[in-house]
Amino acid sequence: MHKDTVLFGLINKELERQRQGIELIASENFTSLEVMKAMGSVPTNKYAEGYPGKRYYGGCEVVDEIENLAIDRLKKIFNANWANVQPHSGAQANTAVFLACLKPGDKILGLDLSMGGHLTHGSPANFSGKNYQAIHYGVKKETGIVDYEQMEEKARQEKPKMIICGASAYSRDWDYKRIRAIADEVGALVLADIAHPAGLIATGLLNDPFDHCHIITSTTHKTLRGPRGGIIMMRHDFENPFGAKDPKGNLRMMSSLLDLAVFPGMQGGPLEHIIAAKAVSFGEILEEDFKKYGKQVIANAQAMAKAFVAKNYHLISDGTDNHLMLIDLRNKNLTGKKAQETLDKAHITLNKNAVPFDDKSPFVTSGIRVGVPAVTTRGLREVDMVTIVDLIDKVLTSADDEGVIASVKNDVKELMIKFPLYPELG
Ligand code: DSN
Repeated sequence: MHKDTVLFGLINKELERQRQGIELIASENFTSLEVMKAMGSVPTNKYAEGYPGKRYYGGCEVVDEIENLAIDRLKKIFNANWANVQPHSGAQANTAVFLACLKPGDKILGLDLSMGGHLTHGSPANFSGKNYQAIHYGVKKETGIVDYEQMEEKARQEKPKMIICGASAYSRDWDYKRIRAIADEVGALVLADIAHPAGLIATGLLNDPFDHCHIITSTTHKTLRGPRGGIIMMRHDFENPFGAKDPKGNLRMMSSLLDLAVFPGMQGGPLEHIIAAKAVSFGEILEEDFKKYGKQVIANAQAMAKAFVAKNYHLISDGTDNHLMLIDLRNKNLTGKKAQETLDKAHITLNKNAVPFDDKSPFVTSGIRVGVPAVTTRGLREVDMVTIVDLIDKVLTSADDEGVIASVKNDVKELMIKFPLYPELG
């Protein structure tokens, strides 16, 4: 029994919400109980500014081991030569890269937010668009695929210091080799933000950015199925192109500039309990079962995409290579906002999302983003994806019929009872 019955009552309520609903937010997942156990553990009490072996406080010998374990496991997953596991989030990881590699006012070239990009890739509302000169490439209107010719043209014209690839709402794989060739031509660094597909890259199911991109960032809680957090990695360490030197006058390696940008550049004490949970999830990723999970994510996404297309839904790029799909609802006479809110009432959770060349505001949007990492973790398979699409379609074709919504809500509950979530929690 908890002393704070109010707060723990709310946590139980959230557990029930997660259990009863179909979770289709592409960036969410369900961690293992061991990951959660590590998150709620004693390293939360420890201050450890600095890095293993070079801390500013005493008593760090055990958290040093924890952090080294997380780093070693992460390097093994991606065959990387250097990793920093301290960023509190993906946005913090990107901030550190900007801090290490750019000066305020420098030009960056990233995928437009309205075309599936991320806030931290140069949106005017974000530090990346406020402190740096952001220019953008998009996707092709006819195909929904990244417009590499436009990327090349803008890179040649604008000579950005950094090209960013990666997205929040893009269902296709990336041509990292081509991006690197463009960057080399104009003397830019390449940052690959793999926050969404990282778990599928880790299992070799999507193109590997590590040989082509200088720096890789990710979150740890999406397809990697770990605690909420960020990471930065490199496979090939390289001398920094900015000439920054250490106090002895030696040229600093890029990894050292990135470490300094995370701490003391941008963060204080690392969250060692979260780093412990990252280590647990990285251990899980290294197990054979995680490969099966990745394959099932892709199989489920493809089964779901096919079922949507069969019901005349317009998928951007006509399908998916990864864990998500972006659906333009304009042929269904629905906005993304209306779809999200109506599906919410039936306990089907997803998010409204701008589609490329959207004519509606980001608060309304013409589309929805649908992802399968969380339902795949719960054990749902291809046949269940077809059932989910049937349920979504029922709600969306009768979006104002409270009777239909109530009946689908009941069907959702009955479906999800078959896939218990955290039964150990009672
Ligand atoms: N909020 C995340 C997503 O949903 O994709 C990105 O930061």
